[in-house]
Amino acid sequence: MAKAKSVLVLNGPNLNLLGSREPAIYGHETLADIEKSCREHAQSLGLTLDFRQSNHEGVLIDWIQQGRGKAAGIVVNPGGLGHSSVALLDALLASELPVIEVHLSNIFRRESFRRHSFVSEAARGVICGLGAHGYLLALEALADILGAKKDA
Ligand code: DHK
Repeated sequence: MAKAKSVLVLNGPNLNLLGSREPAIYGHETLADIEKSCREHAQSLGLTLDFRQSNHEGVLIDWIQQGRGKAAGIVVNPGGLGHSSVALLDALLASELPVIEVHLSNIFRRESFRRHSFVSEAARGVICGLGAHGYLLALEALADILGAKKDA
């Protein structure tokens, strides 16, 4: 049996506050709830997870750099950094890994400044507006791209 492929799931600024942060927009699930469902789903897809959150751009970039050669793909919810960070985009491009971008909220139904994400330029696909379910769909997309089920 081939080794399970490892996916880096990165969460950017303020996502540690999920559950209590503007629940009408971001839902009632905490980041720990999302991590739990991601882990369960990843197992069924033949993936292992490295699930992380940071409020700091440089820390997220360090983790992406460390993922080169270790992770098979990346799921990223960049939080507000998606709308502002060329450096995060550059790190994702340099990783040469398949990236799926997730936003819990529908960024196209909100303020106009949220409609552009730098990160999208590095992403194979972008999922937004489906809440925590978006993370599970992102894992399915990566499993498909990586052929994880076939090799697991
Ligand atoms: C999360 C954030 O923190 C916001 O800055 C983005 C995104 C949207 C989300 O929907 O998950 O604009």
